[in-house]
Amino acid sequence: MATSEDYSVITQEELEDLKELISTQDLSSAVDTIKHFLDQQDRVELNIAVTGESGSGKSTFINAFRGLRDEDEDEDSAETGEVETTKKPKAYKHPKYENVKFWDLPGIGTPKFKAHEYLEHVQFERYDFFIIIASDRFRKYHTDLVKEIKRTKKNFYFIRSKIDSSIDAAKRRKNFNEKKTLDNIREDCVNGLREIGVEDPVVFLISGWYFNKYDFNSLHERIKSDLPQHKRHVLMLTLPNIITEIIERKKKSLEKDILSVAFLSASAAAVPVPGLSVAVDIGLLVNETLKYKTAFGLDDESLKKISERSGKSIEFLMSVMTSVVREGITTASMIHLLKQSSLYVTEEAVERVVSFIPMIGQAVAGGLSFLAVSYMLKKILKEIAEDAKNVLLASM
Ligand SMILES: Nc1nc2c(ncn2[C@@H]2O[C@H](COP(=O)(O)OP(=O)(O)OP(=O)(O)O)[C@@H](O)[C@H]2O)c(=O)[nH]1
Ligand SMILES: [Mg+2]
Repeated sequence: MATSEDYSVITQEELEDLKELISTQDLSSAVDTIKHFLDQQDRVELNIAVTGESGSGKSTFINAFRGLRDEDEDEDSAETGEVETTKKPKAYKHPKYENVKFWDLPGIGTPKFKAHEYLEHVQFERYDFFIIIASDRFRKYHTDLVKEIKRTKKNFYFIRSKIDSSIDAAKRRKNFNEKKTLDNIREDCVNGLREIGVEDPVVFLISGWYFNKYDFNSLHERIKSDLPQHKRHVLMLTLPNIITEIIERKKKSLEKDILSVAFLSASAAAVPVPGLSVAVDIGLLVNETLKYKTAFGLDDESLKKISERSGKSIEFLMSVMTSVVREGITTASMIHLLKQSSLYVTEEAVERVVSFIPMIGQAVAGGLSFLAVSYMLKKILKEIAEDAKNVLLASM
């Protein structure tokens, strides 16, 4: 069975290469690399899923959007008809935009329809966004489908099709008013969407037979103008994983040094911190933390570069940080951090015990120092790594 990778123009290898490249770079260059990658949008394939109840006009819509007519005996024209014709997702290329593919999906709304199973069945991950076509009122299965699509974090457009028939039917009534009829149809769908929490729902009224009428042009414009954003969105779904992985790798390699640094602290003549029971070499903590800051590219110089390259202000980038980097790595902030940590209470209790046994007190203090330093460094490293990840994501 085909996997989503088969449909993506960015191959797994390319992603791996990108990952390798970024992991050797400092944070600001990584921002550059990712930006460059994002800018090569043309390489990104866009997969548009077209769904809706059976016979709602999905295949007709795809043909019309691609500039084909039902009768075109083009083997690539989507099959249309009175009976349920589409059972499996089938891809159709846009003749003008080679990397835009429309996927003709099986119909929804059959008695056995379950939105979740349906999306699994059509391999929803494959699509960048959905076009939902309804040829009649807004119904329960639309609600279910939209909810489920929202859950997958994908975008969608809602289309009410066969507007020509609706207008024809309305014409039979007295006081026919085309605009009012169209407004009513739109309202029905908008309200349905709003009821399930879709903010500012946009509904397009379309006829697959009279494509130049109604909302077709605005839909076309909308899709065109959203394309870069959709493509970006596709990458944005993969990037956080890449970024997390890189930061984790860096963190792991820095973590390896913690034990030896803590050992150093314990064997050196560590000075007791006023108000704190354990003797910790604060200078050493400060030094190591400064190292982390630079290693993750959160130093002033790097932040400035990230800000210039991303167009996001330094204040904004700083605002997503929560570690000690934000307030400044000083002796004072380090002592503050130590006092805040859960070490404080337990160590105090231990100190009382230790003072009863002065002989081994020194050794125990050394041991405590070792534990306190490794605990603190691990905690600081974890928080700085988290900051680095957030800054990188905020710069996108
Ligand atoms: N009046 C009118 N008829 C339409 C329109 N769009 C499609 N139809 C007709 O509706 C019927 C079903 O259209 P299809 O495009 O095959 O519908 P589908 O959603 O692909 O159907 P399945 O593949 O069976 O799920 C066909 O007879 C179309 O000619 C439209 O905008 N107006
Ligand atoms: Mg069809």
